[in-house]
Amino acid sequence: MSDPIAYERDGDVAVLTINNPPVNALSQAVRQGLMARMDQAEGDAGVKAVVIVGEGRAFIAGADITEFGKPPMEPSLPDVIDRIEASPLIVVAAMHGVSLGGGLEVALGCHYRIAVPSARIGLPEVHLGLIPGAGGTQRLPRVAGVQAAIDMATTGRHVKADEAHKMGAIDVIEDGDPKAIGIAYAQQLLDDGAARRPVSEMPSPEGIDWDATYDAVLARGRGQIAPAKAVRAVQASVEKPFADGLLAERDIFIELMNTDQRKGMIHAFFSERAVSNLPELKGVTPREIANVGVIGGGTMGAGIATAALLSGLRVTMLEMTAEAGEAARGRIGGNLAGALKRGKISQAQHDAIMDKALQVSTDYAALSDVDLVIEAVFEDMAVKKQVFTKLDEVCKPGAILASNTSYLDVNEIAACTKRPEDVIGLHFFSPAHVMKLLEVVVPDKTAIDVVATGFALGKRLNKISVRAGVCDGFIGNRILSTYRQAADQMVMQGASPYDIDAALEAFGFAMGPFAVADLAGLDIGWAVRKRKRAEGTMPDGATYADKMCEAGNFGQKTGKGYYDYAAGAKARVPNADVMPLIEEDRAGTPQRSFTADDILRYYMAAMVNESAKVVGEGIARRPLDVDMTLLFGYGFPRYNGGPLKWADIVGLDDLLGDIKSYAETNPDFWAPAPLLEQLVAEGKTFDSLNQ
Ligand code: T1G
Repeated sequence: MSDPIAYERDGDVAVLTINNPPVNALSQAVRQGLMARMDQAEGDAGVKAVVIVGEGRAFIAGADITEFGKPPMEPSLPDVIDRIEASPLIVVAAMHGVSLGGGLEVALGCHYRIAVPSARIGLPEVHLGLIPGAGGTQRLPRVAGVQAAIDMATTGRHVKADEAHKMGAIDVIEDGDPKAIGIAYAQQLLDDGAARRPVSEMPSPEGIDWDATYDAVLARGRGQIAPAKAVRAVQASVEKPFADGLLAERDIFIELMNTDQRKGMIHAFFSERAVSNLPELKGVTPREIANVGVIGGGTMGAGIATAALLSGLRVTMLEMTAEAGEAARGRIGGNLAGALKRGKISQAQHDAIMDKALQVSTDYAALSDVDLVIEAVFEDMAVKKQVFTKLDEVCKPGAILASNTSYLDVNEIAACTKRPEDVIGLHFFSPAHVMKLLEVVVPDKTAIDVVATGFALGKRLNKISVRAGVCDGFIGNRILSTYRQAADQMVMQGASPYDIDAALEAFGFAMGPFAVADLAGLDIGWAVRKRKRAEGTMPDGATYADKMCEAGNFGQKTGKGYYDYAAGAKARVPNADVMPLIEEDRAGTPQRSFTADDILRYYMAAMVNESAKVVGEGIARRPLDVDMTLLFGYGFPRYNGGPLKWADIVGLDDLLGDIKSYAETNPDFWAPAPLLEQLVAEGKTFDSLNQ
């Protein structure tokens, strides 16, 4: 492998160019190269300054994450940065694209920093379950103050160049070629007789109320620990001499490196990038999509139309009546007004979308020239078939016909057209212009370029697209219905819905299953139960949940459900009418007590077992597909990596043991997934199937 650090001279200035595509990660070779090139520059007669610059799209995107969890390799990044800072030569960082984590730490190890206006800096280590480990929490406070350092190290947000300049992290903003502006700046500093300016020798910044800040950041983390730990590291930059502060930071960094949260978050980092990379799509050209039709302007249809419009596509919204059409335009307008308010689009963009890019019609013929139609009508097979039969008649050859159904059989829908190869499921999550997840549901006869187009659309809409096979509920809703049943089982066996919610919220979910049910509306489940009873696929006899609905307790929308929202959603309290109804239903069912850990293991065992069946049957290609589905569509806490990563971390043996013990009283529901039994028998993990 060629040396990742190029060396050249420009007068008195030596230029070190980092070239480690795609993002100049600080791999061992890059670290070794920086050490060697600094030696070369200091040994190169006449050199008075050094410029460090990145080749390609970024300065440096940080430490090489692929090295984490493996034995550390010399030189360490702190050693490289200390070496750069200690150089007798003036060292300038010339920054463009991103300077993240170790990349910003390298820049802070330089004596001066210049950046192009589009540059961004950040300390995103908390998104990997870590904190900066090479001086970021010690040097940044010295140049930018404690508040800015706390903000950047605990949020991991990317900071634009002008804000970074204002806070003192960047000295000069200059447009142009990064290397050229770096050399000119270094020469200017030499001409001005500027001194070396090691950040480590700058005075410690002012302190703050550390405990209050720590507690606030911890609460905000909802169980994630790294952000709060970053506060303690920045505290050391104020309370300790620099060298001791570095050691304190390193201790916290190594402590976090050995946590399950770090494993979960790095799994999420790489899985998020791998989930849409399907081998069968390599070299497959997606079809051109410029003009999209959406049928059904309800909440889902309007959200899908909004997402498409925000990505620059033209949209024709089809509704059955002019009134419904106007209502749809109103919903889309509301969504766009929100995007305008959040600064995602300008007023001009907003107006152009509403005046030109969006058309509303009640005539199917308006869809005759679209490249793709996404149907979002009522979840009823007969209605879906009617719509697709009509689309088959009016849409041009090569147009893709997609259904946003969340559980119906897409093969059956495709079969009612003469072009099943052009039919696909595109399952968005509400609100569709906000939620990141997109299930690309692939029926048996769908052409590979239609699948490729589904993923290309997902990328264009900035979604996390997951390939799903056809079954009831695809990946996400199928697994959801199983762990929801497990929650209901625990209620019948003696656990209170409130204890269950508390246990899952402590695990990191924003809301437990019963609070989520209240948010979604209990009347939805009630309607499903009534339909199933009418179809004879569900035993008669009202359950406590039916009685709650008969009493008008539909959840947040009626002010009462499992919880009473009289004092507001954030101040919800258990609805006193619920437990008596539950106790009535429990009559005759053996009761047991549930600790929070019992609840978590029961709930997660159901989630993992069903997830293993979904992978085992090929509905999901890899375990990471399930993990990303639950992370981006069902609120699974990112720092636990996803249900199957979590299962690997807690141990498949014990989980299978739990499942077998639960199966003693309920063998049908708790039949162990064959894939789980196989992995345990072979001593393997789910992660072994992600490779
Ligand atoms: N290490 C290794 N690979 C990386 C990487 C990194 N730091 N960053 C990106 N990649 C890979 C990525 O997996 C993908 O690979 C390809 O580059 C393109 O990335 C001591 C401990 C830079 C904003 O957390 O946020 O420094 O899928 O698809 O959308 O204190 O990548 O093509 O095979 O995401 O344009 C801190 C992580 C590390 C930044 C570009 N740094 N990266 O986004 O492209 S910890 C980070 C990003 C650290 C020190 C600590 C983004 C990006 P593949 P991409 P993108």
